[in-house]
Amino acid sequence: MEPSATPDLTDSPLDFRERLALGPGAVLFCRAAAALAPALLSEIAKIAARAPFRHFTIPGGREMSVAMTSCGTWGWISDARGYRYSPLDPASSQPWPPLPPLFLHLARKSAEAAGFPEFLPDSCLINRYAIGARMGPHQDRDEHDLDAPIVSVSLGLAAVFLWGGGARRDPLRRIPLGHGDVVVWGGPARLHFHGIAPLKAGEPPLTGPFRYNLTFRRAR
Ligand code: MD6
Ligand code: FE
Repeated sequence: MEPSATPDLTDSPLDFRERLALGPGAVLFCRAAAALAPALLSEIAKIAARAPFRHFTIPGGREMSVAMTSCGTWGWISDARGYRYSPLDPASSQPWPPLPPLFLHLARKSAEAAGFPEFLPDSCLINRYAIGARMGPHQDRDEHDLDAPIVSVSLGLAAVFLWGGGARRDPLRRIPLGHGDVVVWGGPARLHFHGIAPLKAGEPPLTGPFRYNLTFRRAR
């Protein structure tokens, strides 16, 4: 008898056929990660058992409505001193949990499908949104290597992605993001402003009233 083992999902095919170009350097792959969602959520639960979700304070003193944790060599953190990447979880003074092989697989294949081969993330920020949580428009500019793209995976509750341009005053398009959607952006879009509108209520089966977002980056 074969021993029963956890199936190796790092060979699993991902479906990148349905795509929506958001502009040069930015593409949305609809539901590309949906088949992997149960496995991704179980990895998130294991990571959160070691590095729990927490609400960071931002410079100025307010607390973020989104709860966050990280895995990989570098984790994104914020406190009264500012935003930065840290090799240690400030809550435990321990390194962040490693990037699961399944996460690496998903990030690399997604970047490749968007035209960014050889993406090797060293950081995955995990965002958890409860109903009403939001993320104001911002640029992702704390990474050293702005040539590497960012891969963003949505799980659970639907959200509206606010997608702007290179300047804060540029208009924001509203792009619906659903369970399993993957957004990749880089190149000319790498520093575009973006955010998440306040989450509307819902109770999808796998996540309950939450949205999880994985954003893979090359921090260093
Ligand atoms: C979110 N995402 O989807 C927030 N940043 O919950 C981001 O801030 C983000 O999705 C850079 C690249 C992709 C993203
Ligand atoms: Fe961002």
